[in-house]
Amino acid sequence: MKLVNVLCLLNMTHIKCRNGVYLFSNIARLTVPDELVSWDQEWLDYNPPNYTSKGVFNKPWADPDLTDLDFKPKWNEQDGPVNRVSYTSCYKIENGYPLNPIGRTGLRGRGLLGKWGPNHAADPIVTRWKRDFKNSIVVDSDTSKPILQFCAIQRRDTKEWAIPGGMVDSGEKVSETLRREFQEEALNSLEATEEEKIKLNEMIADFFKNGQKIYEGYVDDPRNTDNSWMETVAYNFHDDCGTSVGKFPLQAGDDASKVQWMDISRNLNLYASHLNFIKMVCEKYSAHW
Ligand code: RP5
Repeated sequence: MKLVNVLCLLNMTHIKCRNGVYLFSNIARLTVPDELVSWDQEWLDYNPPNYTSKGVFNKPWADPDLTDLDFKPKWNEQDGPVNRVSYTSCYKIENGYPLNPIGRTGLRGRGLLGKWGPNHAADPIVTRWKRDFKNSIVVDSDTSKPILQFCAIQRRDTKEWAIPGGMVDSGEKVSETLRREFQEEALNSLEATEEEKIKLNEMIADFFKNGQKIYEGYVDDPRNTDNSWMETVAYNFHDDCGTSVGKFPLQAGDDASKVQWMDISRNLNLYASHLNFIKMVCEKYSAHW
């Protein structure tokens, strides 16, 4: 296990995938108090509801049901084109079902997720400095630190602001997912003219050569269950001069209903664990937080 993940897990519990009604359903999660999240804490009559959304069945991107005798997943391994390896650790299998590495969520099944076990995503954190009309970097009056902005999208499903990340397709390289998701969600490349697309592709390909890994591991995503969960690798792509991607007029597309350059501060309210990832970028640049 890599150091970055050990440190994250030591402090980590999940909050956003615990308690309340599961997203886009009327299924209430069993309430799991903080002290009983860990599987190491005995809870003899733990019996949460079992829920997998109908929208997941028979989808090409989803696993079959675990009751399907022909389905023999290779847990904790690269399973053909499907990556079933967790960034966090070797996850346990109980009665044939993979167990969420952080602990109980109060719901069994897959919920809205396609894969049993880890569902791998990639998050491109594209940043630039906030600049005034003279092109000078803007400094926060309280912390005297320069203000970073990141490319934020508003998700169509929960309406929360987020990093424009997405699922890593089977067999796809993470570097490809990072670039593809940014283009689809933030640059609305699908609706650009052919000429615009060629120019955009060249610039983006160049810009996306220089990313720095910020995080890899578990995501406290509201879709997580006891048997399916999100993991991600987040990379920062920074346009220091604001002359590359930083000068793009951002347009929404694909899964995003809105997109904008958003000032970063601790007061943002973002989807899943995205604020934690953004904080790591601020620390890297000693930016205002
Ligand atoms: C989050 O879900 C990840 O951090 C990533 O941003 C996102 C991927 O899911 P979709 O946006 O494809 O639904 O857990």
